[in-house]
Order: sequence, then C-alpha cells, then structure tokens
Amino acid sequence: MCEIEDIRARQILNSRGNPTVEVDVKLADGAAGRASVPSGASTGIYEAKELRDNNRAEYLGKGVLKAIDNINSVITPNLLGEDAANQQLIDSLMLEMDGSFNKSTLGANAILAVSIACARASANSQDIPLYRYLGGINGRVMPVPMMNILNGGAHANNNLDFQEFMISPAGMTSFSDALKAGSEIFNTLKIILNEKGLSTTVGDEGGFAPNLNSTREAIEVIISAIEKAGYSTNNIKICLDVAASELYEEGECSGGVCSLSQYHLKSEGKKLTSEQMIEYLDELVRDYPIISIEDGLAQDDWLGWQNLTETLGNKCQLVGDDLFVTNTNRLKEGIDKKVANSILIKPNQIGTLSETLDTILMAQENNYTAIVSHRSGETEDSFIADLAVAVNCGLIKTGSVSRTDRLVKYNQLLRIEEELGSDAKYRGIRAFKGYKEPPCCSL
Ligand code: 2PG
Ligand code: MG
Repeated sequence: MCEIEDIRARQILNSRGNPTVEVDVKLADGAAGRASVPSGASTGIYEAKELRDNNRAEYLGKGVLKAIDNINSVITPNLLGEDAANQQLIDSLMLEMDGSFNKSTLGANAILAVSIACARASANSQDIPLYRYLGGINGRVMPVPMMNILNGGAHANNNLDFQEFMISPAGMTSFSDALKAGSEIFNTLKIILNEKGLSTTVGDEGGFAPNLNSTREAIEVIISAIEKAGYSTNNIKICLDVAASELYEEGECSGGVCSLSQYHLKSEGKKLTSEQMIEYLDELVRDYPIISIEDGLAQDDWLGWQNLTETLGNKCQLVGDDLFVTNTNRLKEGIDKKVANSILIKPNQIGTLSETLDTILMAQENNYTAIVSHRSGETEDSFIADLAVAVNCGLIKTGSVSRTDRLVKYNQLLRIEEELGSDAKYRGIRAFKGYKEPPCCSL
C-alpha cells in the first residue's frame, strides 16, 4: 500500500509554446512521480476532451487553468489516501468524478496527468524502472521506430497533402542500430534538400517541411536519402500518415442535387472519391516500399475503410488513428467490420492509463498491431517510451530525430535497451502487420 499524500498540478508549456498540464504526485513513503500531457494538432473528432480555458485574453484561449483547478478542487480531495499502485481504482474513481462520456467535465488532460503521475510515483516507490512496473518481467521488446522525417498537412505550412512521411529501420537488428540509421538518413536528407535549394527548417515533429510538389516527390527524395546514407529499401521502409480526415470534404445537398464526399489533394490538384483514394494508395504501395499507412481514409468513412482493408490489408499495415482514437468501443467496431489491422495508441486520446492498456490488450487479442505514439505538441515527458517496451507492442511513432521533445523518447529507449542488455528483443519487420514486399523492392 502506497498512499497518495499530495497532488500538485501546474500549467507548463508544450513544444508549441502552448499551455499544458503537469502533475506531481507524492506518496506517503516519500516517493514522487511527475507527468505532463501532450496535445494534438490534427485531432480526431471522437477523442476525449482536452479542456482549455477559451479565455482569449490569455495564451490565445489555450490556457489550462480550469483543468488545473479541477485537479485541485475535485480530483485531489477524492484521491488523497488512495493506493497509487491501484491504477484501476484510481482511474475509475476519476471517471466517476467526471461522469461524462468523453471526460469533458474535468478534462482528459487533467485526468491523464494524474493517472500517469500515480503510475510513476508507484514505480518509484517500488524502486523499479517504469517499463518494468508497467509491463512486468517480460516487458522487453524494443519498439521499431517510425520516424517522421518529412512533415506536411496540419503539421507544416508547406504544400504536402499527407501529414507524415516516415522511415522505419525495420531491417536493423537492434533499436540502437535503428536509431543510428534514422539519424544518418535524416541528416543526409538535410544535405540533399540543401543541395536542391529547399528549406531545411523543421515542422512540429522535427521533420523537414520543404515545399515539394507531390506525395511521390516526397517519397522519392526520402529514398534518395536512404540510399545516399548507405542503406537500401531492403532494410529501411517507408510509413505514411495520410491524416485523411483533414483532407476529407463532406458532400452537400442543395435543391435536390448532391455533391460527392471527396478527398482533396490540393498540391496535386485532385479531388478523389473514397474508391479513387484507395486506388491512389494502392498504386503508391505497388511502386514504393511502403510498409504502413495510417488514416488512409477519414474517421467516419467506415465503408471506405472496409474496402481499403480488403484491397491493401494483406500488403500493408493499415493504422487507425482518428478512426479508433485509442477507444475500445471504436476499435471493437473496427474489428467487427474488419477494418484496418493496426491501431495508433495515444494515451491522451482516451484519457487514462488503464483505458490505454485495455485498448492495447484488445488490439493484441484481436491480432491488430498497436503502435504507441506521441502527439505533435509534446513535452519532456518520456512516458510513452517505457509504455511501448512494457506492452511489447514492438512499434513506436515519436517523430523525427530532432527537437528534444522527440529525442527524450528515443534517448529513454536507448537507456532501457542498455538496461535490458541481452534480454532486449527487436522484432524488426516482424513487428509490422500485413506487409508483403512489392515487386519494386523484393530482397
Ligand atoms: C498523428 C499525430 C502524431 P497529432 O496524427 O498521428 O503524429 O499528430 O498529434 O497532431 O494528432
Ligand atoms: Mg495520425
């Protein structure tokens, strides 16, 4: 039993310079744990509610003082004296206090910060590393990184339609070798972009954000960086986050005439129906070593997702982010409808640690891969690194290899790998779901 003695909440700033919630939990035995919460830019409409003050006079309305106040006046008095190690109880008590379906009363940002700070305090109290506390003695699979080295969409102000162009060193044999390859390719890409006279300033997740004319051009410049850095598409694969909910334009009806819902690829001057978008993605998968596509279609396009999964589910990992929002109800619907084969796991989409773990478990039980993920607005909290190892999910998406808010996660994984020593596993290409080598890229 390790009683909660004190909870301190404060407003800090995230990697975009916007306020976020940080919490310190102190236990009766003197152990303490700190957590801070991230924030998305391309948020799914079904995510748990991130409570912001909407007071335009401060931080352009983005303050989180209401969430802080909810911690101080509601959560703390109800949690003092509870056992921090009883994560299920702590989280269910907060769900009860909140009482809403999407944590809009107290704010998912308030609830999650307390939830994770309790776990950290409890791990410290038991004097074991966080990944071991969360995952037990068998939490030892190092995740394959999916590194977002070219940014577009809502994460940059360039003209790339897709949000993330990632490399994944799936052919390496350890996490540290994968990170080294990622760093070498990222820095080679910088040289190539410089030579082409293109911008090498970075977007929200630390990837470059040059103005390129098309998705294909972006993929090709990445492949040239892979090769120039001395690697090949045999061992370095490409992952995309289309973030298609952001491209989706709902059809409208007026005067009995209805327009079709379409995906608008502005840089290519294309408006595609769901079927055409699937064809577009299918062609990309045929032509390039794309191992994973996230949010290839919009969050409510279930029928499209079914077709997408039928067409591409055996060639490529299909990841639901806005589609599933780390929510077991949405994931269950996806499993029943045979939609996607993978889920992105963002703790702040659902708002408690226990629910995050439940969603990962549901994915694993149903043969979906789970990818632990950062948000585009991050903090120095490296919790997701430990979480990824603890649940043996084998995959992590935490940005490029620049900006400390991204590197803290990678650096924590290096420490964990060192500590695990020969117990560490790296599953490489086997961590991905559904991938088959296309004709372009067979070994
Ligand atoms: C995504 C995330 C993280 P955001 O769409 O997958 O890369 O972006 O946090 O802006 O939702
Ligand atoms: Mg996404």
